[in-house]
Parts: sequence; C-alpha cells; structure tokens
Amino acid sequence: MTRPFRKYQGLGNDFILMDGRRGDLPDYSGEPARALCDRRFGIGADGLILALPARDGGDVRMQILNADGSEAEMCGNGIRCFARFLADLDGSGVGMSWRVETPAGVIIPKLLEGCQITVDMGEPILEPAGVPSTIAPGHPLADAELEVDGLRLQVAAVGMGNPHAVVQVSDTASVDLERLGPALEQHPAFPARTNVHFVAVESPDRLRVRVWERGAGPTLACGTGACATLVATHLRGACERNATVELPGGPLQISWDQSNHLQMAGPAVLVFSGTLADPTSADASGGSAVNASEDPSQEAEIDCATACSEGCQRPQACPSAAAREQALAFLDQVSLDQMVNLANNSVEERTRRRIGF
Ligand code: ZDR
Repeated sequence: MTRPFRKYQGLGNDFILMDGRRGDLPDYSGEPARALCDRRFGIGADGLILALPARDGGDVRMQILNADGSEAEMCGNGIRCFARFLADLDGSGVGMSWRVETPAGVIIPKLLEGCQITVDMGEPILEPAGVPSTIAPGHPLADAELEVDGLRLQVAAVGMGNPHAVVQVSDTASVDLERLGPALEQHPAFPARTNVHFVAVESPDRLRVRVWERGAGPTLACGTGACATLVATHLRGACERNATVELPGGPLQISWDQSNHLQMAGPAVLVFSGTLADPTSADASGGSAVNASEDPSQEAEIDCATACSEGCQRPQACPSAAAREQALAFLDQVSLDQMVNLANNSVEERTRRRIGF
C-alpha cells in the first residue's frame, strides 16, 4: 500500500509530513522513520512529523520523529511546517489556528500573511529536573561549567518541552560543532540527551546561533532551540526579551512575553509531495519513497480517485489537468443553447444507432 506525503522546510530545517488524522497510519517510530529521513536511501529530512487524531480535547495531535528514529517532545520549526501542511490540505487561510497536542503540551500555531506562521510555544522549563538535566538548579537559570570532550564550557539547561544546552561564545564560526555538538548531546548531565546551541550576542536584540540537534546532528535552524537560547541569554543579562535569532537557515523572531510564554514567528514552505510505500507492506524497499512527484516516469501511477482524495497530490503536474483544461476550454466556447442542442443530438444519435435507423 502507498501513502501520500509532503515535504516542508522552515529555514532549511526540513520535515516529511503525513496525514493520519483518521487514525489510519502505521507506526513509523524507529527504523521506518530513520529510513525515510535518510538523505541517500530515503526521501531525506531532519524529521518525520505525523498528524494524528486528538486525544485530549485539542484539534489534532503531532508526533515528531527525529532522523535517527527517536521521538521528540516538541519541534518549533516542525510545528510551523505542520500548520502549513494542515492549511494546504484543508484549504485554511490567514488567521487560522489549531490546538496541537504534543508530548510537551498543547501548542498553538497561527497562519499569518505570506508563508509566515506564529506559534505560542508555551513557557520555558528552568527547573533542571524538568529539562531533564542534572545541572544544579540556579536562580533562576541552571548554568554550570561542564567538561565537554576535554574542554570546560559554561552550559545552561533550558527546557521547551524538549531539552536544550546553551553555550555562549564570542564567535560561532570558530566553534568545532562536529566535535562539541555530539559530545554535549550525549553528556551525562543530560540523561535524555540534548539539543545543543552555541550563541554569540551581536547586539541586545540580535543573537547568532549554530545548532546541533539531538537525533539529527547539525541542522540549519531550531525553533525550540531559538526560544531556549533567548531565555538563557536574557537570564544571563546579555540580551532583551525580544530578539532576532539568526540561524544558518535564516532568522526567527522570538519574544518572551509578560505572561511567561515564548512567541516565535518564521516561515514554513512546501518543497514537494509524493507517495511512499508502507513500512509494513511487501513493496516497501527499505521504507524508501516511491513515486515522488518530481519523477515524471512515475506519473501514470497516480490514481486521482484514491491518492488525491485529500486534495491534488501533484498540483504542478496533475495527470488529469490536461483533460480538465480541454473540458473547461470547450465549455467556455459554447453557449447554453449550443450545449442543449449538442445533448439532444447526442441522445438522438444514440437512439438511432440502437434501433439501427
Ligand atoms: C530543533 C527542532 N528541530 C526545533 O525546531 O525545535 C526540534 C526537533 C526535535 C529535536 N531534535 C529533539 O528535541 O530531539
């Protein structure tokens, strides 16, 4: 069996999205998610995100699987892509918002003009046990010197539903991310592993950040991480409560409002759509994608009546588009009277043929 998917990106943090709101998706956690996210043997993505039926009074539930198959509690860039995905499927417009159930609580994304989406990301977690981290509680920031691969780094622990380690540096370009990222991701001070951020303060309202994501490695952006970084840097007295967070993939606007909620604004963009084989079905070759929409040799395999029941799977190259255009052009050319005549003639013609006249 094959299923439709769409690929979205938010500042280059990219995700495969699938609609399982009717409860009909198989379990993708572990190996199936890892195989689909593989950039050579699969579709390629930083994570797989599933829309599932709500369980606790929300509108929909979001499951986030990292590129290594592990499950994340929350994903800031992912939830913007999730909102864009639902809007594209359902035809929702500016102002639409959803109560999205995540393991980190209910998160509310809202559509703005263009491809921008704003998200109320909820409150930061400063109590180390909730991050989780073994760094001693601070007042209010848990911030300690840790030994990381032979270096001593000042590390703050902040939770946004998922764990984050924030290290302030003078220049992000000179950070050895490939070495320090994984060492801090797996540091014993973070028992559930952690996302890692190196931040340089360019001005009180402008931070520059490089990201090492738990379960995904170096990524171009991180929404929850941008929020956690602003919180840690503000509590260290080095930035305002509102700032532009410059990530390798582009900027996010983050503000920590008076009600203790983080607000994040940024883009989410459709990249392509296609269909893939079920992880459990016999035709799943290692869970890899089949019939991706940019492969023209596969176009004949789309069955619009079933695959496109949630909307056209391939709007840029719809296999029925030519026939539809022909019919519309024809209808534009003929008057109502001509159409009635045509129908009458056709009935007459067929009746004559039937009676052999
Ligand atoms: C960093 C992230 N992409 C985001 O935008 O918030 C979150 C993805 C999940 C992350 N890898 C984790 O917490 O395991």
